Amino acid sequence: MGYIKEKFKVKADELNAEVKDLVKNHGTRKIEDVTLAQVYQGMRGITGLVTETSLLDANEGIRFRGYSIPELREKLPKVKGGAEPLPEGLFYLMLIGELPSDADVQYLSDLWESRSEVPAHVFAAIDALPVSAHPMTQFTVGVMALQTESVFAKEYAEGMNKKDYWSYMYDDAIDLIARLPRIAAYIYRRKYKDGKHIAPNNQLDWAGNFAHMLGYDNEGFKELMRLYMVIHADHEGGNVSAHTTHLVGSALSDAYLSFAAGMNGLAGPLHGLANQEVIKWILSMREELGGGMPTKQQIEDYVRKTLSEGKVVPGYGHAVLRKTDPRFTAQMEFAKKHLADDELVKIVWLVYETVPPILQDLGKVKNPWPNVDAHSGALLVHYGLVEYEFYTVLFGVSRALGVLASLTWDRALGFSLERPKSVTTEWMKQFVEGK
Ligand code: FCX
Repeated sequence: MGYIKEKFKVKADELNAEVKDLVKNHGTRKIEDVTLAQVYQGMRGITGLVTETSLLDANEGIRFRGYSIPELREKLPKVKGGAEPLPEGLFYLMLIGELPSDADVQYLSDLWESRSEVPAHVFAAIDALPVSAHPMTQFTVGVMALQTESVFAKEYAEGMNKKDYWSYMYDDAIDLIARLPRIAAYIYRRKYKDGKHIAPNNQLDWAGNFAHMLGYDNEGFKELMRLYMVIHADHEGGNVSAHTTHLVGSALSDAYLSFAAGMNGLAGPLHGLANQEVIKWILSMREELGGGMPTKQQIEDYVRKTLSEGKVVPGYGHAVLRKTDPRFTAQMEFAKKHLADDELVKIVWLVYETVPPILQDLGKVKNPWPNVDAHSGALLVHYGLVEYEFYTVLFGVSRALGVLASLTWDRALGFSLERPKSVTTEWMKQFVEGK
């Protein structure tokens, strides 16, 4: 079975007993009241989901199994001579709930490498799309084509016992994570590099190999990919990509179906597509100003113009966070260490000084601070990955780690079909009138 899978089973049995006990003894406890406004406004602030892998604090930002991003950068295993955490380690932490050893991380690297073969029909499905199709469209088509490989779907069709759901979901999660870098790199090389594909290097770690297959063998870029894959992996359960994956999975859809659904949510401009929108916004500001480094005043004018056109400032604001996103800070630290002289990076930092007070003055923006997407594009451009339409695919490959670890937990804990109640506005009016 593999020792990580066995370890997961032990942890899952323990937690299952605790959850059963909680529901049996405290099932009628009220967590909070729900207001009418919350129901209309995106269910913001309603505690309605359980996600084991990470927890978001409005001021402190994300913690993965209790560990903050700075702690993970320090404590998770790294490649020899490297300084950034390996995503394999984060996946282990989210799945098992404990920090991994170097050997655990090596085991996962080897496991993913051994499962990374992508069948030819997946590439053929992607090739059936015009090259002009958005990379996220090509990505979800690739994931959907890969669904033929789902062991969960196959076992379910043959009459699987409920008790085994978690086991086949685990296998699908491992297989899918192992194969995603190959699919994503294929799309990148197909769309931007005349279809000149690069064979995987099985000596490299998961993120290092992804960088290699994209065509960036520079050690700095590999380090960036390791950090990028860690910080984008999970953001508790209510965000659109995580919630969608969880919701679709609750219908016992397999990992491929559920993840593809989540990725269609990530492709929205208020969620993962914001990373391409940020760099587009910065580049068009620079172009409009005739190139070079803008002044703070020029940035301020451009921000006001964006707002006056009824648009949002991409990369700023958050549904839950109320401070600068630690994922932004981690990227800023990476940039200070490796590329402090980069002009685009300096613009990102000047935008950071300029935007928050303007958004604050609007009086309605709950969080004027930058989120993860405000910084990532400038780092990628520095290393030559300038094709910003591809950025959300990078986010998606990383997000697989969190949402698929969670999906495995969902099946291990026997979570129910998700089916909240909805009402009509007529119902609301009658409710308000006390009828
Ligand atoms: N620029 C301009 N206006 C903004 C804004 C921004 N960056 N952020 C919020 N606002 C506006 C909202 O549009 C809303 O206006 P309205 O009342 O006229 O409709 C008002 O402020 C209140 O919104 P708020 O409650 O603060 O924010 P929400 O929880 O509704 O939305 C997002 C959160 C992230 C969607 C919002 O801040 C936004 O659109 N930001 C820009 C896009 C972005 O960066 N998205 C990435 C988010 C994240 F990191 C990710 O998921 O990847």
